[in-house]
Amino acid sequence: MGQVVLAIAESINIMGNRSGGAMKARIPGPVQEMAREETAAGASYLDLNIGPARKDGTELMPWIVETMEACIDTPLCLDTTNTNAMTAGFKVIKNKKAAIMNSISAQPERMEKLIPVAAEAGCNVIALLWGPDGMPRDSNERASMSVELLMALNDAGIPNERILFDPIGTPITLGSDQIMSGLDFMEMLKEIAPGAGSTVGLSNVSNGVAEHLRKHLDRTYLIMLMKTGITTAIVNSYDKELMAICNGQRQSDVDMVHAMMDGNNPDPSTLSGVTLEHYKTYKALSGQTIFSESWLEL
Ligand code: THG
Repeated sequence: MGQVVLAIAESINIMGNRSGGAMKARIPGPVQEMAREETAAGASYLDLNIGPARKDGTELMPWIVETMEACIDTPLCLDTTNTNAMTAGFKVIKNKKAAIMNSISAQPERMEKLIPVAAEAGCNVIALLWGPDGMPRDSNERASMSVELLMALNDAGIPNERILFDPIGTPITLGSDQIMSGLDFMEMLKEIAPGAGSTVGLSNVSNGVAEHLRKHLDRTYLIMLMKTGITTAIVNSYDKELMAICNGQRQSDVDMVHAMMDGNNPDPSTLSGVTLEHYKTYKALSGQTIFSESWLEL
């Protein structure tokens, strides 16, 4: 078995087909069934994404947390931009120390409200590299944002080992330069925050791409992130091939893509199947071929 990435399963969310209606109507069955499926698929954490939940977040987050803890022991990842809902979720959660707060961004009011809640809970925290002006533009802006978050978290007594930095994956439709600068930052992070973990919402990379093609981008992007030592990823746990990569079961494909990142170029006529897909997708994600929705057919 090769390098392992802990999977944070993304499918329980307020926008989802199966989970959204159940969450709004407070029907436990469908979301509990999904929690068992995501756990059986190998998820290490279940992301519970209630969105901004402006109206009822302080009631919805505790409901989904209690609904989950009534049926599985898998650690939870509480995902909302509503700081009151986050606080309410951590008030009721039983398995606090294993849980993840998703997320604290580099916005002063979110840091002020949530850092004390995370410190008190003793939970893990996703430090999201999103600032007062939005998305960082390059690896240097990511670096300064990560230092700011790191100092504030450490000052509150939260050690590096409890922090997962999220550089925010950018869509391939914005160009490969943005993707590669996210990877550059991941290399810098080892010196900025020794011992800290990391995470990326993989599906960000395929945002705006035709549905049936998205999984190929998400899978190869994960392999690229593995070269930088990524420790967790926010994934669709229903994609078995993606979960096999997370579980260290595709080492020869991982080795090939990592060799390509080091400048080696295998002969594509010797490749087939999923391996050839990784080859072509890496070429597109790294900007060596121009991305279009026919990249797999070339
Ligand atoms: N970083 C961090 N947290 C995050 C993200 C991130 N949380 C939200 C998001 N990005 C990750 N979560 C999702 C959840 C669902 C989907 C994508 C990302 C998604 N769902 C499909 C839908 O709703 O149409 C359904 C997929 C399916 O068929 O199951 O695409 O970047 N820290």
